Amino acid sequence: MDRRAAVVLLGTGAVMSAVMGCKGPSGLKWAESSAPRVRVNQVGYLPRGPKSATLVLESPQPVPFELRDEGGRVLFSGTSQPRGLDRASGDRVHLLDFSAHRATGTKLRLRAGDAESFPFDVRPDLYAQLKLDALKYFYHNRSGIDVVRPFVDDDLWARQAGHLSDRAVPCWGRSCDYVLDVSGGWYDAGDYGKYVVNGGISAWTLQALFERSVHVGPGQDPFGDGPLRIPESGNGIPDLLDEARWEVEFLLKMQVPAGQPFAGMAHHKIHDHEWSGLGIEPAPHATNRGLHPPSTAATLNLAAVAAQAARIWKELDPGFSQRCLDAALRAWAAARRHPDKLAPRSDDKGGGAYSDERVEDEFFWAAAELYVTRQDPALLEYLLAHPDGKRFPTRLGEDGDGLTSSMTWQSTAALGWISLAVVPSALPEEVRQRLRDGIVAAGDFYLEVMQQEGYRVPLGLGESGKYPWGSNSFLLNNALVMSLAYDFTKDAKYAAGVAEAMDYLLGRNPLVQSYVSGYGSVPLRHPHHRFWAEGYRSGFPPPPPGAVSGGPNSSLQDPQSRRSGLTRDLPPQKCFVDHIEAWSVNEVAINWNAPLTWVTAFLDEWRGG
Ligand code: 9MR
Repeated sequence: MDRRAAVVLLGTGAVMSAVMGCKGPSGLKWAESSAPRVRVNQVGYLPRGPKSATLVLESPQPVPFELRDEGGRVLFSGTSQPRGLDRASGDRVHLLDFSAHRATGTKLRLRAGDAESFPFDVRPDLYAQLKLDALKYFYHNRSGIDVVRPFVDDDLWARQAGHLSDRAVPCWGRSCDYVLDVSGGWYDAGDYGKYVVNGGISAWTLQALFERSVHVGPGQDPFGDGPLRIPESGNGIPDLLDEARWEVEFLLKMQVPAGQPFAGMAHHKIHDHEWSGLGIEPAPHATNRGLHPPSTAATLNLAAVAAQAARIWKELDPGFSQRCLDAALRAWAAARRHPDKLAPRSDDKGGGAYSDERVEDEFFWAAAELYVTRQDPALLEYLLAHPDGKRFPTRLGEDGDGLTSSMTWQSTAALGWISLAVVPSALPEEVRQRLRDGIVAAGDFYLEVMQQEGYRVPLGLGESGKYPWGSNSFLLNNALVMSLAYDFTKDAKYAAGVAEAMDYLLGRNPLVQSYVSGYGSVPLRHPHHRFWAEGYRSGFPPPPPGAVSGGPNSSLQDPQSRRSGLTRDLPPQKCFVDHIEAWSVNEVAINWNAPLTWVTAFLDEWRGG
């Protein structure tokens, strides 16, 4: 077996245990490269939004810079603000602020000395298409349905329905003696697994975007019925909800049937017995898949998301709403009966473990969603007494290593907090206000973090000084929190923070890499994905536009990252390579595209105020 084949067989996450550092002051290797030393959002800036770039320059002396149009005409000139050494990138940087320039334009460039940026636009509709592409990611990754034109833009991305055989999946090993129909849903990421704990936060994020838009945003959902062009478009239901329902229906199917020992719980996950290779379509029929045992975390994810769906669909589809509510109540009761059935860390053969050793936050989240839906006074008491209801999280201790963030698939208290703060319910007004204040304070915290960062990213370094797996999703979720701070206060500084988070993702970063496919001068091209395998296997397509890479990950848990030259002494923001086999830095995932959808929808609505 050649080395490449061996790596392919290992697949996602298989080398997770190889913990390596990737920090240190040395960024020399990269500073010497030919990448433009003026780093900008390669797509562009909003005319009335914040506009700044990062210049890499050893000298601590301010230098003049200019904004020029395609013909070389100077549109704006200013002076750089030296910031010195930036820990997260290892670069010595200056900030170039040209926010005062508000005229629209295309193919503009920033120039400082002999350094010039990639071209970019200044226009209000920067995010209009990107938000659609970000949400379309989910259709592309649907299981159990043909993915075809006209819903995909090109036959390149058409494929037959994958895993129709998920209609009858037996339990892994001998953990149960029934089979379940767990067809449908979205594939988790570059692999063809389907995991309740990650499907949960992803479906929640799309549904919460709907609720935020209706209750504290502009009063209507950001997508409408039709523009997304999915099979359900035109059915009278917002496309955003139709897409989320594709996953909610799957989550409902993962519930253990009545009469079984763990009735009401949810199976943790369903995936292949072995990691599969890259460059394969999802098979229509597969006999190598199994249901993994139920877990408390999955059960509470189901309770939370189904409770949320129940209230959203109440008028739109009362039958579905009732189904969701019944499932949520059964799941809640089952989780209370089995509060410590934890998915093991070691269960990562053929699929991600998604283990979670602290589920108190999932209890808080599920209780919050049920309370908002049902206004049950006993649940209010439970929530008020719960430790996770005391402080909105901004430092995560589980997977996040003290990292400055509010939520991940593993830390979900913030999700419940957000629903309580956003959605009208019987919650006492002073409690709701306290919850909103907590989110606004988190927004302030992320703005402070950005001030310290050379690339203005709303992600500080944790105690370890590292970036985690999926770092881009952490900063997207922090941007999501800032967008809520904006909703509650209408203070433009929070929305500006959201815009600057997108600047980092779209190329204003030390690798001058747009982490989103199809966008920017150096777009993401080779994410770890079994079907989007262009260049790896002939006949396979590139990623469609609008997919975000997990991005820099200090621990470099895949062999390809290291073969590509990444080393443990690189600063966190440089721990990335756009290579299909580099799954620990360059995978795509539903829980990462969900906050991308939120953030781009928010920016398309805000447009600078
Ligand atoms: O996003 C997950 C990350 O937080 C974990 O550290 C990592 C290792 O357990 O797994 C990530 O999730 C992957 C999952 O295990 C399998 N499907 C792809 C997911 C994204 O890389």
